Amino acid sequence: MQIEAVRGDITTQDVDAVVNAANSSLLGGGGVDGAIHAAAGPRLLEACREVRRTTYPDGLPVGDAVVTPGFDLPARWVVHTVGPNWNRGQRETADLASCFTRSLERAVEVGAASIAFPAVSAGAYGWDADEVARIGVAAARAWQGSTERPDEDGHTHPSGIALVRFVLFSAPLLDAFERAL
Ligand code: AR6
Repeated sequence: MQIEAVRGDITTQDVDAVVNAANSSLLGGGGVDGAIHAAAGPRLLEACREVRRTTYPDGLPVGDAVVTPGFDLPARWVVHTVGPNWNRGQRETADLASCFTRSLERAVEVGAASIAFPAVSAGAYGWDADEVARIGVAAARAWQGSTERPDEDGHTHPSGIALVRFVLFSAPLLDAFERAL
């Protein structure tokens, strides 16, 4: 499995799944969430409303992830995750690591082979860029270490993820991820 960091806009990435740094409501917001909803079109918000109606009526918990189609995006899937909000005292590194790990799990469930992550929690949610980079890269590497995953019946099968790409919006963020890599 390849792990890389590039500077760019996640909405234009030619990967199977892009990860959205959403909030628990799943009903949109600013930052990368706003950009993904704008690029995917209004059907994405409808799909998110459906997820709220059916699966997460109280909202998606911090550290968890859920998949919708990508609609007008080049990516076939959007994996929505909710990072911890440092500014509100959510400072558990395990919660942020869980965003990356759960997103990889969800992507595998729908058969994605490539996935792009933004710097979850490094914007409005106020986490330090180097901390996000360290946690994101460690989670991807730990996942790489378990590409043979047992299912409920004890059979093992490959994870299917061949590429993890961190897509960073700014030069300082890219620097942070390059240091972590
Ligand atoms: N492509 C890649 N990265 C981007 C893009 C883009 N198009 N746009 C912004 N970023 P944030 P959070 C970067 O605030 O901290 C939303 O309102 C951005 O520079 O998007 O997890 C949600 O609805 C930053 O480095 O996510 C939540 O309420 C990184 O993406 C809240 O913000 C993450 O910044 C989530 O906050």
